[in-house]
Amino acid sequence: MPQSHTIRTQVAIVGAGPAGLLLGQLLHRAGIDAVLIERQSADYVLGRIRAGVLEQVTMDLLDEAGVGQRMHAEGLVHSGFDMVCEGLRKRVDLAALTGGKTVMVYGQTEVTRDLMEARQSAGLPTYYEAQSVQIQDFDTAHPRVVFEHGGHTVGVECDFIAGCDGFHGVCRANVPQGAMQTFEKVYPFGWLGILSDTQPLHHELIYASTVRGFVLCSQRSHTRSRYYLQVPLTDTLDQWSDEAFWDELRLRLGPQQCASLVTGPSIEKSIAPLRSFVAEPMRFGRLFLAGDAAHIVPPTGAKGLNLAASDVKYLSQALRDFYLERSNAGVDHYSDRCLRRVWRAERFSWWFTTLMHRFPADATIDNKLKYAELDYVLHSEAGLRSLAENYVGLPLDFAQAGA
Ligand code: FAS
Ligand code: PHB
Repeated sequence: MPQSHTIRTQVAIVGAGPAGLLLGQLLHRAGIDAVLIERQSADYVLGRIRAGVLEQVTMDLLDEAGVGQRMHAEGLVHSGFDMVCEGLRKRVDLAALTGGKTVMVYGQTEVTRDLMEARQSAGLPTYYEAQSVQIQDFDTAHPRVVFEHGGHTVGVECDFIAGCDGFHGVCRANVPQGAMQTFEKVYPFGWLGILSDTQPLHHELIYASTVRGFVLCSQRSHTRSRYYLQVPLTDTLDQWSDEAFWDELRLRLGPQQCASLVTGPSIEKSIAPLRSFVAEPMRFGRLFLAGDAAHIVPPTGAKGLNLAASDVKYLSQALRDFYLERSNAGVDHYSDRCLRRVWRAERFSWWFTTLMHRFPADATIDNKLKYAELDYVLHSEAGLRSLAENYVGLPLDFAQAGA
């Protein structure tokens, strides 16, 4: 019979992805106690290759959390990106179109590493490889999280549970039927991603819509590239050797665009499905969902990680108001405040994905209409400005300003 012991804290955070780790860091800096519970090992979490582009809002949050140093030292500030569509190639000058705003190319893996190291340096309570995690009594003022760890049953008595456990986590799954409404769109294709220690094709990102499918040329540094190809949902990794990947990339972009392409062995290769998903509301009693636990965007608009960051900002502010100001306003308005920003990012990500990808059901006229829209957007000041202001990210306070 495993021994059991009980811990008392203010906030139990389930999930040590960027949302959970960033929340833990912001709460720590506000003097609010939190215990972090993660089902995988730290190395496993760090081994997941995901997002690559940070909005200014996210960069500011990492600075506020005291973990922005390496990002500023090693990250790449990008003031634009290229769009390619058949014979058309156009640079979207983000800085000129948004009054100087830029984005930071700095991998989610590095963000996670910086947050993990900060948490470990502060000696904050973190349970990796927690098994059979259960959340209990979150519809009361005394919620609990129970899990198995190192042969012990651990019970965490808390005031709040932060469900930062991603799309497949346990927190959203425990919300009673009928208490939540979900909205979902699954796209009829996936992204085959490859990471290679090769010089990026271009100094900025390239988003390409081609007759053979979407291509994204991204990067992690001047010597590490990240590429994505749209692939059918039925494709599996064993169908894609490195050589097949590079050949397809050349076929899609053409010899001119690939003249300076440097290929090399993949150090990571994966296929990710694409979906738009939102769960409403994002709060249930003392349970608050943040990040992928509450919403998923297709990665085309580079919003997933950035939305997780803005949720966490709102949640950390709400919990500070509760503990430090004795106010319930923040926790009561958390869900509405997040969802306004979430749906705007969902809309942009859906629009950008639909515009840039070839859908199996598309008729010829659909592709002609998409080309015409791209042709308009890339040659219209208004169209470019709309694309740019969504890509760099909406300000945190727009939801309050009634904009
Ligand atoms: P995460 O999923 O990152 O973290 C959740 C954590 O909870 C995980 O560590 C998980 O192990 C843990 N967990 C799950 N169940 C648990 C349980 N029962 N108990 C305890 N812990 C539990 N976004 C982009 O912007 N660009 C991209 O290119 C991009 N690519 C992606 C590729 C893939 C395959 C995926 C899945 C997502 C991608 N995303 C991308 C989105 C991604 O970056 C997320 O938005 C980001 O990881 C969100 O962070 P979290 O909300 O912390 O969720
Ligand atoms: C990435 O580098 O992983 C990346 C960059 C931009 C996107 C999506 C993914 O829109």
